[in-house]
Amino acid sequence: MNKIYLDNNATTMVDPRVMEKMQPYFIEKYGNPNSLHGFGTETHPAMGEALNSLYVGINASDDSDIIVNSCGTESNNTVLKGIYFDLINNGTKNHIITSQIEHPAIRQTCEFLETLGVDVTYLPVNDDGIVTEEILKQHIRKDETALVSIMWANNETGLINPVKELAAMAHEHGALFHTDAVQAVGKVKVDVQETDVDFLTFSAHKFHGPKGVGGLYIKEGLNLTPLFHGGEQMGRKRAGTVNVAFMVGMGYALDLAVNALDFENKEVRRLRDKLEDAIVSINDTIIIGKRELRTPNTILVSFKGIEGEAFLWDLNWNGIAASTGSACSSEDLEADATFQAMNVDTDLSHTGVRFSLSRFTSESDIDKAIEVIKKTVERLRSISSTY
Ligand code: C6P
Repeated sequence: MNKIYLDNNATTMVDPRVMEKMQPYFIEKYGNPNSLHGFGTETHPAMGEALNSLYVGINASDDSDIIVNSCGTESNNTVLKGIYFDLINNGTKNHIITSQIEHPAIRQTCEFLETLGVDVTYLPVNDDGIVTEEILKQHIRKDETALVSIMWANNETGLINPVKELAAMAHEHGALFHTDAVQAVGKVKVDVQETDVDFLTFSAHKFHGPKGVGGLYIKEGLNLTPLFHGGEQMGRKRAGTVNVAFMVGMGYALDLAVNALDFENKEVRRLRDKLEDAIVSINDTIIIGKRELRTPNTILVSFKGIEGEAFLWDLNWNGIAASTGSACSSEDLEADATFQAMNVDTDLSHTGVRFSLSRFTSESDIDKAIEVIKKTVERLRSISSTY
C-alpha cells in the first residue's frame, strides 16, 4: 500500500539533500569540535556555515546569540527557567504571561514554575483563536510582568499570532518577549529583527532537518542563566558536546526551507486548500480557524458524530497518517486545550483531526486522501450512535 504522510506538524521527513550533507560528520569528520587536534578543528568550517544559515534564516543580527541545543522543548525550558533564575527567584518580578493554547513544553513548564510560587497568567484567545494585543493589554502588569511567551503559530490549528504587536506591548510594559516559533520557522517568513522578539525557539525536525536538534535565538545584550552547566560550548550558554552532524543538518535544512517559502505559500497552500475544500463539502464538519489566518500547511477539522481516534485508526488502516492535535499529548484524550480555549462545540467531537502537509506532499497524495476521508466519514457515521 502506498503510504501518505499528512502529519508534518508532528515531524517531517529529512530532506535527502540534508541527509547527504550530514553524512561525512558521522564516520569521516567525527572529531569533537572542542578538541584542539585536526579531527576537532576540521569540523569548524561546516559549523560556521550552519550557524550562518541559522542567522540568515531568521534574520538575526551578528551581535545576537543563537544557541544550538537538542530540541524546541529544551529552548522553551531554557527561556522560562532562565527568566525564573534571572528575574523572579531574586525577587525582581514574579509574573509570567503565556496563553491557553501553548504547546505542553511551555504550558507544563509554566505549571512547574507555579509550584515554585511564580504567578502565571494563561491568556484566552479571541473568537478567531488568536491572542491579540487587546487581550494581552488587559493582563500585563507594568514593571511586574517578567516575560510574555506567546507561540508564533499554533501546532494544532496553524493559527498565527500577531507576534510583532505582542512583543511591542510586552516591551511597553517593561517585560521581555519570547515566542515558540517551532511551527512557523520554515513555513512562513520569520524575521527576529522586524518583530523585535527577545527570544525565539525553533526545531529542525519541523523543517525537514533531523530530530534531536533545535535552536534558541537570544537578542543582543540579553543573557539567560543556562539550563545546562559543565562546558564551554555555545559560548558557555549551553554545555554539552555539540552534535556536529545535526547542527550541519539543521543549518542546511533551514537554508532549503527559506528558499522554498514561496513554494510553501503557493503550492503547499494550494494542496491544503484543495483538501480543505473537499473536507468542508462533507456534511457537518467544522474547520477550526479561518484559512487566511493559518500557516499554509495545516487543517484542524471536527467531524460531527466521529471520535478523532476512531477516525485516525481507519485512516491508518488505509495508509494515511494524520493526528488528533499534538503528538506529545496523543495519549491524553481529554487534554485538548486548544479546543477548550477556542470554545469548539465538543458535542461535535471532543477531538479534532489534524492534517498537515509539507513540500513533499504530492497532488496524488491529496487526491487519495480525499477519497479515503470521504469513505471513512461515511462508514463511521453509519455505525455511530450519535449521528
Ligand atoms: N509539536 C506536534 O505534534 P521538539 O519536538 O521538542 O523539538 O518541539 C516541541 C514543540 C514545541 N513547540 C511547538 C509549537 C511544537 O509544535 C512542538 C512539537 C509536535 O504538534 C510534537 S508534540
